[in-house]
Amino acid sequence: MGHRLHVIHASHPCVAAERALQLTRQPYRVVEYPPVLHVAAMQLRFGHPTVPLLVLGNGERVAGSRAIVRRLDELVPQAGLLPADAVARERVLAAERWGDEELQPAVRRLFWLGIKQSPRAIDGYAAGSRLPLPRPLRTLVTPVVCRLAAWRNRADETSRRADLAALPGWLDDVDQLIADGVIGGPQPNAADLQIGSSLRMLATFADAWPLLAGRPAWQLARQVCPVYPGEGGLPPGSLTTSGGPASRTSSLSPAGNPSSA
Ligand SMILES: N[C@@H](CCC(=O)N[C@@H](CS)C(=O)NCC(=O)O)C(=O)O
Repeated sequence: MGHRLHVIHASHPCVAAERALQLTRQPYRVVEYPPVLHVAAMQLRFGHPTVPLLVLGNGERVAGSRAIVRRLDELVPQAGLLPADAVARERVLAAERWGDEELQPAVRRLFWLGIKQSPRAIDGYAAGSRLPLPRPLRTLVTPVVCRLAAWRNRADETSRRADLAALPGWLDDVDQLIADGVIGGPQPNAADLQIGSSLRMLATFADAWPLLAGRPAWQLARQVCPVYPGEGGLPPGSLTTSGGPASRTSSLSPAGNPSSA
């Protein structure tokens, strides 16, 4: 029996986990939940509130993108999710941890704040969803979902300013990791998946795209996830307050659209 990956659609850690299943050539199917409602469903069903969560064919449960990638590496070490060499492995694990603990939550906070500002953008991110949620119902529930998600993720003006201020330095760090050969190799490793999935979602935010365009970090994101739901997703201005730090870079040049890059 194949594995079951429990997800919410367009979630970046869920994308990382799914890519790991694909790279290790594991049979799986996706079980999708509506965002925020999934917290109660997952808690009731598995005693764990977040996605991704993987139930292996033998019934074993693995919660969290890093744990899932680790388990898949144990099952299929030849896929190279983690290097065999101890030093290289430690460097990949450290980069993956940073991606999970810093970059991933920042992108999530920015996403929910952006949707709060531009609720119609949720339609782009819902493209490809398997949930039978009619658009009028989605439009109705999105403001409530946003508020709850922002609250759960402690996303507010303070976090927005801090996340936007941190982004340029983080992208420099990612480019350095690529230059050092820790990530960005021909075969995606655990840190590529963790960092690349977050950057790929970030690239769907028009306000963030000018920071990413043309960088090695963008090549990495595109290599890890060639396509991502929500292309052209958060329109300019969704992440910025008027006169805010990123408002000067909020325009998307026509040549700079991720889908055409
Ligand atoms: N760092 C964890 C976090 C996963 C996480 O927070 N997932 C979000 C969806 S992107 C979630 O399920 N949040 C539910 C909540 O609000 O607690 C991972 O990579 O698995």
